[in-house]
Amino acid sequence: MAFSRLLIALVLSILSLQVVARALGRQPHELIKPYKRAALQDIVTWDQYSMSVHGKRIFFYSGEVHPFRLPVPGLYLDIFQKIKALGYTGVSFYIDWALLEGQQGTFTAEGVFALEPFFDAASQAGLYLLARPGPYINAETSGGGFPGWLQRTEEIYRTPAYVKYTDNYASNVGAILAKAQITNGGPIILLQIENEYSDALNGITFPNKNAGIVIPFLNNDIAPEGWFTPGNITGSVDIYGHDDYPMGFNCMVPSTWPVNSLPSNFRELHDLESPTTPFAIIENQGGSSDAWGGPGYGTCAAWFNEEAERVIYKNDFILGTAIINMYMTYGGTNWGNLGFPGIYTSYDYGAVIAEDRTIFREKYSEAKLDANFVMASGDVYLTAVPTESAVNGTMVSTDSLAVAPLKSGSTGFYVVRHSDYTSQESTKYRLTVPTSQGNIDIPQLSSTLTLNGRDSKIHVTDYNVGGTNMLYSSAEIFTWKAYDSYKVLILYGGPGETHEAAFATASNGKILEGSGVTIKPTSGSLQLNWAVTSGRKVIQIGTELFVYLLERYTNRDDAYNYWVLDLPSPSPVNNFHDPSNTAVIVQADYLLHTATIQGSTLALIGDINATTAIEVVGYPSSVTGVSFNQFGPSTAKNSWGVLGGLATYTAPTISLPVFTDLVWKVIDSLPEARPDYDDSNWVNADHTKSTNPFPFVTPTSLYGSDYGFNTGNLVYRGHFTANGNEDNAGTFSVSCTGGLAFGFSVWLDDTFLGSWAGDALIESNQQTLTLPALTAGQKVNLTVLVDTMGFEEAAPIGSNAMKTPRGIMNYGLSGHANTDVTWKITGNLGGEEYVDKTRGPLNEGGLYAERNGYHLPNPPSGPWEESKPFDSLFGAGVYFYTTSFDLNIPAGYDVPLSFEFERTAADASATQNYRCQLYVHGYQFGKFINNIGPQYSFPVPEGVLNYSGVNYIALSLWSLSSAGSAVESLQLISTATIQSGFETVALSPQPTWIARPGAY
Ligand code: IPT
Repeated sequence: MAFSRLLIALVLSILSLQVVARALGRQPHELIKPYKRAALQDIVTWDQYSMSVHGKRIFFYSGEVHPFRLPVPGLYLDIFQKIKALGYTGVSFYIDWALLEGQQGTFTAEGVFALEPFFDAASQAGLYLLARPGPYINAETSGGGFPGWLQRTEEIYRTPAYVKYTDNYASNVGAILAKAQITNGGPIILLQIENEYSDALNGITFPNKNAGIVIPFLNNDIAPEGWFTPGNITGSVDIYGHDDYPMGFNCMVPSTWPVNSLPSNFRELHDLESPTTPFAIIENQGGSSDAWGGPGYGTCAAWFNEEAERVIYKNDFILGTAIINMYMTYGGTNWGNLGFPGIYTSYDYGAVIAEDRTIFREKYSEAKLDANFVMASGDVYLTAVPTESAVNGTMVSTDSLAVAPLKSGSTGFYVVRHSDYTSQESTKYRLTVPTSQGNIDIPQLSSTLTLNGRDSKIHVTDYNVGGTNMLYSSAEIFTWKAYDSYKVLILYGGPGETHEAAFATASNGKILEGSGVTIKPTSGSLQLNWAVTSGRKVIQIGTELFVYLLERYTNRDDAYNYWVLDLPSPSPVNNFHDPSNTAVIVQADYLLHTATIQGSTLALIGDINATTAIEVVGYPSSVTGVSFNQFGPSTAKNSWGVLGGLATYTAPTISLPVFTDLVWKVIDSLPEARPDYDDSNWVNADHTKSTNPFPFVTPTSLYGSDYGFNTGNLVYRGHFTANGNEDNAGTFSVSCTGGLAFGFSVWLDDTFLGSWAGDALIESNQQTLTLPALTAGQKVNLTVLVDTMGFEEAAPIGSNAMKTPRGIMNYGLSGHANTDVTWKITGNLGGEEYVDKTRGPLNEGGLYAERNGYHLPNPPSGPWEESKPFDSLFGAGVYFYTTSFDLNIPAGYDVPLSFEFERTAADASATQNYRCQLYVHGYQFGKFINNIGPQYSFPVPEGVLNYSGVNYIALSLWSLSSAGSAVESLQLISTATIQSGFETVALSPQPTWIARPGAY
């Protein structure tokens, strides 16, 4: 099946390439042959096992982060340090073309859209980067990253004929990326071409090596289908990779995991498809996106939780994976209309780092345990190969469990999980595995091991702990490090489990802390057997090995509170992971950002949310003291040399504004529905032709993008002269398309005719609305306000979905031919020649207040009326509110803030349907739909908010019901109060309002 599909694709692609080559008189964009590219540089190399950087094998263990979903470059470092602290070595990022070439031919990547600050922060944190510039990215972005003007092109997307439209973007972004490659001293070591290009219509084309990209090219096949593998004559990449989302995207019921979803044949496919490249999972599930009306990200995080990580990530390791990227690791925000209609403002994704940048989710800590294990296992893991796939009942005493072995030299890794990975059973088992001392039946000193529910464990044999052979361990390895005169090994287990480890040593062991460990010297080894309890146990074996036996997670003594921090390496590696360099092991609490040695002090920078004892359990002998932020240095040591100190938490006084107490100013943002409104400056919607493949049926096209309006609210004005034939109870019927959860409202002069208030599952709707009495000869103005929710994505290859138009699709007016109505249209002021270059092409839509820039700081609201969004609106309409307040958050604290609407009885009964857009310093950071939800809380990052000074906010309130509406409640709340050693966060640019020439 896969083979025949490949064959067909091969034939198709050869045909299509020849056709294009002939048409252009040259090869289409150059197809890359790995054997040609391999010579381009020698810093990043690879073989069948792994990549190497500067000649050392490295696991590219990456978290996906989208710079465009956090428009505060001053916070990139915070996110990166939280990822580095997980033990990851890299970050993968998409670039959203739609935001950088909003106007065709004009590429701009400045201010919050500049990529260099992202690269600089990655270098500072020490994370290598995988660049994924598309041009097609998907990523739940409007158009999947395609700019709106691409709707007006005839060519089929992602096929050879369309490629010319990408040239400007490709050459500009290619040049930016080329400069930041590792070969030029930057952090970028890999580049993915296109996204899920799982077809051969085009050959993979972007960006070609003319842009100066010399690092390895990757692809991201939608599944292990074998597209563009090295040596494939349809064109190939250097390192073949694919997606893996075993849990799918339905997080409605947290406990419901899809059955039989764990991949079982990935390694076999890899060995067939791409045996010369490392096993690479370019997107490995880290959570899920959530749609309008969905369960919310708290539920998605509870569904793809720490248990899912344990089972799925360990199943990845057993494939011999050496390149992996967790999608998402920090999701961020779909601010400023950048999302596609299938999602709302938050892109939290239920990821390990929440949208407000906090790391309270248990899955963050679990991800740290998982990553550290493979990092600690170094080349031994990276050169290990699976010897067979998971087989139920082999090597274990029960068919309920499956064990998959991975071998590297004498070392064995045995991944145990329930045969049915969704099983919630608690299963007792014994494991029988080969070791250098023969087959051993584990445990020896007690009866059974236990696998509790949705869990998976990696048991090891003949595992080298810095020169001591650990013969086996049923407890899992968090990390180990060797220092000048001693070694530290940290093992952990789940609550209530019994574990056993044995070391091939003649030395004896003694308990330094804790109790309940049986230590038994036998011929050739020393066995430890213990029941996992809260509170650690520390065993010294011989003079130099210190073994910490921890519980995974119950209290602050457990594995979740241990951190392994790289110490800086000599140039050129610097802060990037150097597998041969040492690292410190520290027990702290909430987060450690960095560790450096200054003189003889280990200087830790970290975050705490409670007074915390800091213990440095592994450090080089040059260190005699430890400091934490402003505390210390402390030189206190315990009996076996652990360095300790106390980090004291002092609760700050945080005062936040009470919105109901502030003075708010208001302006009518729908003057169009007033009789005297003059729309003479508007664009005439008079195109009689459109290249859009969805043919329009109205006399002229009313598609927003045919007039350059690609984002947010669209407003139409329809003019006709009453002829007396409209009848009593005649109608105006109108159908609109805006994408899922969109809505629209219609007025005839100042009479409200009706609305479609939206539905999470409906993207187009028709309303037939009753006309008021009209007098023949009367000049009539219709106003139609349509909320658009972004463009559809453009997957799979060749799909026209992204061209699905937005706006009015059709209409009918009693007593009239459609040609009797002439139309005008507006969206954001200037359309693709958008005004606000700071906040980009998608941030503002077509509301009157937006066109005039009143959402920006310091609007000319002096003469406006005073009124609060909490006061009831009478009838349908759009009102625009602004206010300002001071924030004075004390320095040294990280206090994420969130704007919270309230879910009220009125929302539930949906008699008062309204839509709000929340602007903070002009950045649109929330689109709230009270009758759809599910997002009620809108985090806004420091940097968009000014934490020590004045803040301007604005709120549009569109009431879709004749009953009118008011915002029931809006509060600014803090979602954490972290005492932080992190540097001051620089403000993102916040240019203030100036009168806009030509604004209407
Ligand atoms: C994968 C896309 O590559 C990525 O851009 C994003 O959209 C992700 O899905 C879902 O969040 S496609 C994969 C589900 C086949």
